[in-house]
Amino acid sequence: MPVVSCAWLAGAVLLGTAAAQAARAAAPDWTSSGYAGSAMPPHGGVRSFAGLPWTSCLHNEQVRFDVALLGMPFDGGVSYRPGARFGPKAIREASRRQRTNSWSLEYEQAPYEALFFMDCDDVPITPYDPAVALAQMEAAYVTLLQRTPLVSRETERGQRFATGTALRSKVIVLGGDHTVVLPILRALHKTYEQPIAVLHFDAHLDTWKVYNSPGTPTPQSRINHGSFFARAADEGLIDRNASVHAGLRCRTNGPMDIRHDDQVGFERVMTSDLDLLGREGVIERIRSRIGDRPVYLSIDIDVLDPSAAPGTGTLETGGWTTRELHGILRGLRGLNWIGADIVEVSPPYDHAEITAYAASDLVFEIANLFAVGHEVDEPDGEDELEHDAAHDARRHTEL
Ligand SMILES: [Mn+2]
Repeated sequence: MPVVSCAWLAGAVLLGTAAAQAARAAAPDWTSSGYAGSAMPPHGGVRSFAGLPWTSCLHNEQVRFDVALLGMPFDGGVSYRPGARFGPKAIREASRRQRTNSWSLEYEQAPYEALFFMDCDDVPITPYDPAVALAQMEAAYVTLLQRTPLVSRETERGQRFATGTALRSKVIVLGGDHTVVLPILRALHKTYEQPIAVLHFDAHLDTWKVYNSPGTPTPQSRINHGSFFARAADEGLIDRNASVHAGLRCRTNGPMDIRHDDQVGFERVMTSDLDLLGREGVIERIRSRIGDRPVYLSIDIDVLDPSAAPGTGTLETGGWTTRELHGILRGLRGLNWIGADIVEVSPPYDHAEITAYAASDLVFEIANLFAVGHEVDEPDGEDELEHDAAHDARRHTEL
């Protein structure tokens, strides 16, 4: 290494010291520079999801939050078009026009202000061994579930994080192909110590039984993005009396697939049920099945019509629009959510960020569902300034 580089390295190490801090304090005020005067535009800067505070939570056990965003860049379980390993990167990129104080007209709240959201980076997943990758994702998810949230149990928002005597953080996963839900369910089952009710938006069943299929000679080869729910059911992870598929319109191998899906324990809401029952009818079927149980929300982006989400692995035409899915989700406010994911975004097949944009807006919907029922934010006058200052102070303290 050249001498000059060694000197630079020594200087870089010193930057973390008190001497370096003093040097920075003595530097000219940057606001008098020629580049001052503008906030960073949404298309500029290094950005986390929605510009939220971010850190590698997995590497620092001291980091706390109410809701973590966690990328799972894994697509080792796909059957057709690959690329979902790039999903977390694209969804973050498409979230640039969201702000930490973005306020929802529908929910009348600023979800990222109502709760403390943290972008926890991605799980560093091996691309070479799916068995190891699944174990890595489970371990990472368990680690985040064990962080005590910042909300107070004494508040309405805190009560929504309480399970028995424990307060549990929530995680929103950015996939990744749908296989990532198997390690997530393993982690939730381990933590909550009960089978988990699942609300599953998808064009496909994802409960396919592949035990005797050609090309699947090993137990690991039978776990893919179309079979992971079958494996999860075999492991007792899914609440068979409270889980729902919504948005189905796939082809199957025959009636045996439906019989097996019944055994796994899902109720089926078809894409066409939106036409037959209407939005309220679909919402009522979902709510009556799930009740007030703790429920996990999994959204495969292919539940949307390919015109609304072309960048995904296994397209099915004739799906719901983004607006229709938003409308159904908004009818589900108040359910006992314990976590969520948005999966199967495959940027190499996307155009003009349509799919990634849909996914990032769905994360905003999920954030609102998690935050709903809390105080209505009133962003005006001094209250807003005081609120922002307090919020910023809390962030810096926690980081
Ligand atoms: Mn799926």
